[in-house]
Amino acid sequence: MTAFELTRQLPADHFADALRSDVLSGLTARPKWLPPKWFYDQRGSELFEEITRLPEYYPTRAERAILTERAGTIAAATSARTLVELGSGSSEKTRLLLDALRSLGTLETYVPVDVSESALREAGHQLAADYPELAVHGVVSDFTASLALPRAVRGPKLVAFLGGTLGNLLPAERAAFLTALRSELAPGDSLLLGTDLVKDPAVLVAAYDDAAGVTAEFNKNVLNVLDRELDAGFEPDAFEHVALWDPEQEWIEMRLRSTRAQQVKIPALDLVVRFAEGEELRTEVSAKFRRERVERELTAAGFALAHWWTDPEGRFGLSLAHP
Ligand code: AVJ
Repeated sequence: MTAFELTRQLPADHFADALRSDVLSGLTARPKWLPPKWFYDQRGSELFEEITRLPEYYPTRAERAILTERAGTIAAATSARTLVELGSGSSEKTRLLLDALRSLGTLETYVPVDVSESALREAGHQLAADYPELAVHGVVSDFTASLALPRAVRGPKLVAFLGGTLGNLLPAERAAFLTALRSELAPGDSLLLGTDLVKDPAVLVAAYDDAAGVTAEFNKNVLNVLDRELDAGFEPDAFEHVALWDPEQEWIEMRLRSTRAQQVKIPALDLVVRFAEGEELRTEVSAKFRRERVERELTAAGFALAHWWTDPEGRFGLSLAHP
C-alpha cells in the first residue's frame, strides 16, 4: 500500500491572512494588481488543466515532449531518492520522471508542493494507486513565501519546478526564490527547471487569449475567489480579459479591464475599491526566457547549469542544474 500523507506547512488561517493582505495592498495600489497564486481554487485549478489542453497553449505539450525524450537521462544524472515538485498541480507530467526514476530503482519518496489542496489531494490519491511502492508526501504551501522542505527528505533530491511557473515571479522575486531554493539543497542534489521561451508575440498572445475563452474565464475566476473568500462584490462580467506582450520586459501580462466605472465593496477588509471605465487590474506576469537569462539567473543564485534542452521547435526550455 502506498503511503499518502498531506501536510499543511502553514497555520490553517495563513491563506486567509495572506489573501487579505495581498488584496489590500494590490487593490489600493496604482496600477492595481493581484498575485496569480489566487487563481488556483478548485475551479481555477480545473480551468488551468483545461488551458493545458487548448490548441493555442503549447507550453505543456512542448515541456512534455522534452521530458518524454530526456526523463531517462535526468534520472541517471540525478539518482534521486526524493523527487520534490514545486507547483505540482495535477502532477501529470511528473509521471514521466517518476517512471524513469522507478526504472533506475533509486526513488523512494515524492513530495508534491502546491497552494491548491484540492489539486494535491486528487493527484496524491491517483499516484498512490498507480505507484504502490512510492511514499507520497504532499505539502500545502506557498513556496514563494517560504520554502522550508520537509526535514525528513532524504538525498539525493531532485527539485522539479516545471511548467514555466518561475515566470510568474518578477525578476527580484525570482532572484530571492532561487537563492532560497539553493540554500535548501546540498551537494549531489539537482534542480530541474522549466521555462517558456521568447518567441513570436502573436503565438504568445494567442496562448494567453484563446479562441474558446477558457483563459478569460480562468482570469476572471480570481474575482470569484475574492467574492467567496472575502465576501467581495465583484461582478466578473463587468471585467474583460486582456493579454498583452511587453517587449521590453519580455513577459506576457494578463489583466482584467473594467468595462464601466464601478465601485466594489470588500466588507471583510472594510474597503471600497473604485474602478474607472477601462481601468486595468494586473493579475499575472508570465515571463518568457532566453537561455542566457536562465543561465545567468541560475548562476547568480549559486547553481551551475549542467544541461539545457528544448523541444524540437525551440518553444520551451528545460534546465538541469546543480548547487
Ligand atoms: C501555470 C504559471 C505556468 O504562466 O503560462 C496559463 C499560468 N496563465 N494561462 C503560465 C497560465 C494563463 C501558467 N503557469
